[in-house]
Amino acid sequence: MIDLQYSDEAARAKETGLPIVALESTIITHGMPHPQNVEVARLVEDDIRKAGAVPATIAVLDGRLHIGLNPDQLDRLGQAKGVAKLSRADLAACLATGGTGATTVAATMIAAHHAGIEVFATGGIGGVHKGAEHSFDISADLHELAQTPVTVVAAGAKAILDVPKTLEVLETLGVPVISVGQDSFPAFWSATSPFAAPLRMDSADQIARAHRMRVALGLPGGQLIANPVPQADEIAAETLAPVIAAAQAKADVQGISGKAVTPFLLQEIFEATEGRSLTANIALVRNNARLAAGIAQSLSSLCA
Ligand code: PSU
Ligand code: MN
Repeated sequence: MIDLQYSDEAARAKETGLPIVALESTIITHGMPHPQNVEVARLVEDDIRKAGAVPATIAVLDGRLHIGLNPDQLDRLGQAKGVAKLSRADLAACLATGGTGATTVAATMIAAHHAGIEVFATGGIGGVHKGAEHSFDISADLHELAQTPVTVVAAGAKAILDVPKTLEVLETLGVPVISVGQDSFPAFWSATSPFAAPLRMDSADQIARAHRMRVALGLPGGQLIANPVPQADEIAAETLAPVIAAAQAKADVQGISGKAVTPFLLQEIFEATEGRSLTANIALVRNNARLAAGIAQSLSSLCA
């Protein structure tokens, strides 16, 4: 068995049976600039506490898998340079070689499941990139959702992705995609997209019941909960479309590939929107954290 390093509050929550929400760390190291990354990570943790659950930010520090970071560890990770971005393919190697790395959605799901945590909040999942018919760039997050039983709360798929292809792959893999409170599948910085979500639910309790029902049916895999960015903080899809196209064209010209694609596009869009993309990103992650706390509480009140 792998030796999990619990933060003080996550360890207490495990002992006393309080609901826990997992958080990823790639958003801290590769998704936002310092110092906002650490500030946001703290705000998101506080949102979960205020909503009645306990946060557990997941990361690998010096070859140890952490379930929850104490404040000094979060600070250190937020400032560290050259931190690895860990997905399913890299997690074991990083642990075995004593490395330090931030976990993506895929790796966070694996770690959360090991720790018995059923719900996880993030910003947006990785998906099928534009031009994937040539690049074959499809995030391991989608395959993880198909095999690891964790409910992931995200603001849909980032608009830098090919959203219809992402939805098709999720359908093929048998992943329930559930929009919250609306029929449209949200597009990260924008609350709606032209694409309908396959499923819709209007309460945390329904989402928790569906999670348990999948387990009862013996179905592997999790659920993608698509929670729209609060309207006050969204950026209209029409405003973003040319910005995303320009960022994608620059990535193509510079030959950016593999793990570097998502961080590169996010940084380009941050600069082109003069930081507005970051403001929206912060608002949507916090909103997802609050919903995830509600789902964790509902899961606690249902029997396992
Ligand atoms: N959402 C953000 N910023 C990010 C990510 C998501 O707002 O940096 C990260 C997540 O960790 C997600 C990863 O799992 O990007 C996807 O990367 P890739 O496309 O390389 O699989
Ligand atoms: Mn990729």
